[in-house]
Amino acid sequence: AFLAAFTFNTPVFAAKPLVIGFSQVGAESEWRTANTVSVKDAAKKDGITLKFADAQQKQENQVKAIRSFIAQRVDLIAFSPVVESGWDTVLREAKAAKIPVILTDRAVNVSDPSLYATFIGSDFVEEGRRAGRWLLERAKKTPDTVINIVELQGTVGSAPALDRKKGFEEVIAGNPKLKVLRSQTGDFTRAKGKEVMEAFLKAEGKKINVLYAHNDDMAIGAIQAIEEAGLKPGKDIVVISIDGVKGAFEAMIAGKLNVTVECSPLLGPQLMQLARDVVAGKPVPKRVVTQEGVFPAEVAAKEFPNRKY
Ligand code: GZL
Repeated sequence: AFLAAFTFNTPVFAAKPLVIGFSQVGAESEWRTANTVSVKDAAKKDGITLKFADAQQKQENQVKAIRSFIAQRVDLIAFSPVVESGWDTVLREAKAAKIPVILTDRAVNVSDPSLYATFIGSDFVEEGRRAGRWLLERAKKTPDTVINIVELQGTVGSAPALDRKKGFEEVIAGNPKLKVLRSQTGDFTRAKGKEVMEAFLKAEGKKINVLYAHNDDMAIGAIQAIEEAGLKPGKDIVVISIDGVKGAFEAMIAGKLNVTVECSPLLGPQLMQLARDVVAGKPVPKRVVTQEGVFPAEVAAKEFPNRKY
């Protein structure tokens, strides 16, 4: 009987499944929901045990989750940092515990880049530039007209908010007729986007020609505010946003949104492969950039059936 236990068909030596601790920002937008689905599905498909924590967009909850993953001795920690700063201490604790860390979606500002193995996510500055380039092109049709812009920023201090603002400003600086009248955070949510757009409309009213929103959810909220003010979104106020979620394609098909710059949440499969490589001690690139496009309203109906999120 003893020998029988060591016959090869007994899974005595089956490898222990990889255990990953994942700290997610929250569930603030369609983008985030799709990102969570992608990560969970990929872990399941890959036979990886995923310990998942939702931080409700609070950094202290992410720090708590990372500490709990360290205490549970997971094989690897992956997280999407809600803001760029304030991670050095907890990432040093993970390093001391010899648990590798992968950044997904958003970047961090840390003094020591060895505190994480790799960062997989979009180039948010380029996304801002793409939004700016679309507007620059459109503004060529009215060279002598001042175009007044209001901006709905993402979560204060987050990489996408800082970088999308930077990229957009860098490009529109090329046309002095393009002016940003007001810029304020809508925290990436529909509700806040609507609320802040109502305030913009009260303050500036018909002076507003363009809305630049850092994500589709805030744009969709703002579209409601524009309609409630008796104006036509997509016509009286041109609407530019980022993510490329289904809601944005529906708004474009309805003629209420003019362009969305794609930001893919489908990072799950690449994240699982990177995790396996890191745990196996294989060399991985320090930065993995997701490939993305730009979708103006003219292509929305044709493209919609292909959308995965
Ligand atoms: C971008 C991601 C942003 C999305 C928002 O990669 O961090 O957070 O653009 C989401 O929709 O809330």
